[in-house]
Amino acid sequence: MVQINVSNKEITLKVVYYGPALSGKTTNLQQLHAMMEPASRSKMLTIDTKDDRTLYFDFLPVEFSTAGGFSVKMKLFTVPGQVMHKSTRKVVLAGADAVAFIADSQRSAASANAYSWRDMEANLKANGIDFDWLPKVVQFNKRDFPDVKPLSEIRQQWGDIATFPGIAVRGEGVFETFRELMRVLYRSLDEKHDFAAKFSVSEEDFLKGVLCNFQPSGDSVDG
Ligand SMILES: Nc1nc2c(ncn2[C@@H]2O[C@H](COP(=O)(O)OP(=O)(O)O)[C@@H](O)[C@H]2O)c(=O)[nH]1
Ligand SMILES: [Mg+2]
Repeated sequence: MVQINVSNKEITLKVVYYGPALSGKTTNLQQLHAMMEPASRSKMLTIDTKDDRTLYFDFLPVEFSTAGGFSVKMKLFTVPGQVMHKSTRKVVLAGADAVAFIADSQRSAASANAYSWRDMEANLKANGIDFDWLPKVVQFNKRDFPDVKPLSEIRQQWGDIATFPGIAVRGEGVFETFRELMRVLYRSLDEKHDFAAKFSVSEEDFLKGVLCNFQPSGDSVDG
């Protein structure tokens, strides 16, 4: 949960990239890391990776200051998607303020996506986080594969939740997903904690502050 230290003017936030194994969560974080100014970015931490597989988690910190003088520490995490790492996912999800769900667009991955979504719901619940309230966005990654679900079908299925197509391996859709996640995160913080009034952090300040850390290079995917 968001930690707000009014005397130090410090806000700490946790954002989790969730989804089935190999959907592109680590790649999303790597691409975000690559978009950051080399001089000011911190290291991306990847804990225990073996043959492409995240065994524990990835961690990327993003820090910025708002016009109102608050310093924001945003911690981005990924979870390991393999079924056997359920307990790790639960730990990583604890205290999450927002979630990006990275789905694999291939038709063959539909049941893995569905399983992971339910697993996320259960783990949020186990952590005392209200699923319906939690700000979230969904990325349908791997649009470059031949047998993918059409976006129109996906959007129909997912209704209200913002969905973005992605080819994370080329950086496409990564920034768009993150930007929308930041927007819904801000709105939920403002609703719960009256951010704009209490901490003089407007939506514009917040988005400008966080997004100016990134120089997007990948295009968005269409169709
Ligand atoms: N073709 C293709 N490969 C991708 C894409 N995104 C990720 N990958 C590859 O899929 C594999 C798994 O990605 P990774 O980010 O490690 O998945 P994670 O398990 O969700 O963290 C890696 O080999 C990536 O390079 C994509 O959009 N298209
Ligand atoms: Mg990974």
